[in-house]
Amino acid sequence: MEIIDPVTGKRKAITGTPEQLAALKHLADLVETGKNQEVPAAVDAALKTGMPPYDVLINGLQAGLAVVGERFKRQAAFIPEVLISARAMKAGVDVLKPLLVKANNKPTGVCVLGTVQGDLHDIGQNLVGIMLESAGFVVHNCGVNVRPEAFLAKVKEVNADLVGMSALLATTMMNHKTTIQYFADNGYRDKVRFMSGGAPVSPEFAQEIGADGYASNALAAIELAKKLTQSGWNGNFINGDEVGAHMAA
Ligand code: B1M
Repeated sequence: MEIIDPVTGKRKAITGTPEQLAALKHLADLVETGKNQEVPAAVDAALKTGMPPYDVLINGLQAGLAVVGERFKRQAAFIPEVLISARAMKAGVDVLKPLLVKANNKPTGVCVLGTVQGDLHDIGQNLVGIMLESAGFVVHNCGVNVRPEAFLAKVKEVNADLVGMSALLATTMMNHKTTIQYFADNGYRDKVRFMSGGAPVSPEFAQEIGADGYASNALAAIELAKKLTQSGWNGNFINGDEVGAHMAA
């Protein structure tokens, strides 16, 4: 079966038993058509076929949203339809979240996460937050439209090790740079490590603006966050996709 890869936007083949592929297709269709009330039961059914929760998330829920996203791009779908699909996807994420976030008594690190100023997209950064929690990080999610001042205030309040910045708009990704600069102007740049991500962000961009690392997806973000919080990190920029390539494939 083929789906639209939510990260690359290209079609990709996925494999599984006929039962698993049917469950994923049903889930993607429900998200695409915005049937949020039917999504939780369909997620349960997909899990019962033996698929890992992350596969249900990416190849079912996120694949359905990607179809609408592709239509939105061609102006064949409009904001209300996107929002309806996003709500359906959230209904499924709510079911998967406890399965993705395993109990972990020893925090790996403390991360302040947010979508930068001017940007209201939160689906991807929420997934990044859930996956970081699943890896043992304590995550303080500041939400959307987060001003540099708000990032810094939260970092000081919770004594964070990491700042995770997300942006989905080409116009707002520059606020990753603004945020890092604000920390520098206030003498705080060297107290935290910055992760930059979101669809328009590239590793080259992240490195150029002075971030410490980049990840294209939530799994790679875990690997990146782990590397950046290890005591042996040498200060060099890290592309989380290269660290976690074997996991995200
Ligand atoms: Co918007 N939107 N949107 N939108 N929207 C995009 C992003 C767009 C690509 C659609 C398009 O034209 N093709 C386009 C941006 C073009 C550009 O600048 N490059 C766009 C636009 C133009 C707009 C508006 C300007 C539309 C308008 O009003 N005319 C407007 C802007 C509002 C604003 O932010 N100020 C707008 C509004 C909206 C909605 C409110 C309707 C809704 C958001 C709802 C919400 O988030 N609660 C929405 C949506 C849903 C989308 C699309 C369809 C889907 C985004 C999404 O959630 N993807 C999107 C088109 C698309 O991407 N196909 C589009 C699923 C999500 C799981 O993936 O967020 O990429 P993503 O997250 C991934 C990775 O990027 C990565 O990991 C995540 C999980 O794997 N990642 C990180 C994300 N953050 C990370 C941080 C990290 C590491 C990895 O480290 C810290």
